[in-house]
Amino acid sequence: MTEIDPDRLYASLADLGQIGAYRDERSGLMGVNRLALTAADGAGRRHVVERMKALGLSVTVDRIGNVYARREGTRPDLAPVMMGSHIDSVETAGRFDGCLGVLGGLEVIATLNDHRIETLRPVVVAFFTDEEGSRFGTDMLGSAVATGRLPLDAAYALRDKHGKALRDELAAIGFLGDAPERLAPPHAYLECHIEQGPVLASHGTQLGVVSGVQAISWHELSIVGKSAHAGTTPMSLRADPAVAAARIALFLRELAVSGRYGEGMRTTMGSIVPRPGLVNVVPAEVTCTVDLRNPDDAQMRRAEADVLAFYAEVERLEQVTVSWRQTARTETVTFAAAVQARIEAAARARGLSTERIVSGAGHDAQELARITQAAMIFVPGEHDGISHNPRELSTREQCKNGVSVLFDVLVTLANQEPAP
Ligand code: HGY
Ligand code: MN
Ligand code: MN
Repeated sequence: MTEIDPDRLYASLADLGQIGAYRDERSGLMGVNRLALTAADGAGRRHVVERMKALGLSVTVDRIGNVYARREGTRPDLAPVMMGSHIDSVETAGRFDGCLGVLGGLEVIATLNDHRIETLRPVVVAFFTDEEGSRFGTDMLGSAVATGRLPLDAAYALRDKHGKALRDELAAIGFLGDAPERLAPPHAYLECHIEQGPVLASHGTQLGVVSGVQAISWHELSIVGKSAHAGTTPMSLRADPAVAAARIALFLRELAVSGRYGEGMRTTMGSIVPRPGLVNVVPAEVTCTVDLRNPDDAQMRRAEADVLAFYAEVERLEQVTVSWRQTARTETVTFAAAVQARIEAAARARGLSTERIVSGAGHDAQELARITQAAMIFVPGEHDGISHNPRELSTREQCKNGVSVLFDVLVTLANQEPAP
């Protein structure tokens, strides 16, 4: 069995984790902030592109800033096998989310090079633009454009909370490429990613074979009330958007724990911003976000309908105006059964325990599944698998296991002859 170099892999994760690093005041830990299309994201991108070129890969940047690095096969005419993920991060990230899939892909390439292994098919390592969606409001942006779910112009028109346009920000970091943004379907797509949750570690399972991704629905709300003096305004004369937001947050919690939408329903109000946000002023407006997740599409649609009905109810109860817009919406996705089986077999051959798991988080692989056979390998994490947090941590061994199986499955798929 060919072995990857786990020290080189782990060191590459640490190196990239230095870019956009910050010290988290609360924990004292080093976190990562490489919000999409910021200078830090640009620096991270350039760092990874340099590594791609050092490995002899030919690098292409497309019109939405997706980066593809290609290693030629003995049959350049055949569709490549692709490995990838993202290197943009939320503002309070660790160094593994997304990066393991990209740097793990580069470790696979380095191992192929070390052992002078040729493959029939070309192999491509990719990173996609703005997977997180936390700056421009919609997740898996680059891979959604590449696979046709999101038109390029709609992506270009997105603006962040400061009004900065995505296209301008892409140009500002030097990644407004000129390659066509629609991706020719690869032969297969593989993504190694941290689980970002407690399931694998709590079961003592070494690797997750991801069966699919749950449905995701994001709303951005603007709740407008009547700004007023906190001391002189009687309660009966108030139209308080902060109270309206609180009612919605409590409604979301009850909706999730009620069991009426299945056991997997999850709801989050991650951002609540009052304006003017002063201690002695009833806010004029509150903007907030709603994140709904459910592993069942029908249950998700029922939950969404009830959430919208509650927005109207809150308008009546609090005399406010609730306007909302859908900023992200993806249905459940099932990954390719044949590739899942290959992941399972490769893990078993290495003596690694596995279990099937549905992804709670969204991933680029769910977009690639629209155009090719896609699958994911999950790696467990420490500290209950916490993620989107500086405490995010997967060990050298856990990363080694994931990328070793990534290597094995990649080589098998990259040597698959075209169907007769
Ligand atoms: O929000 C998600 O599920 C992913 O981290 N973008
Ligand atoms: Mn991710
Ligand atoms: Mn993430």
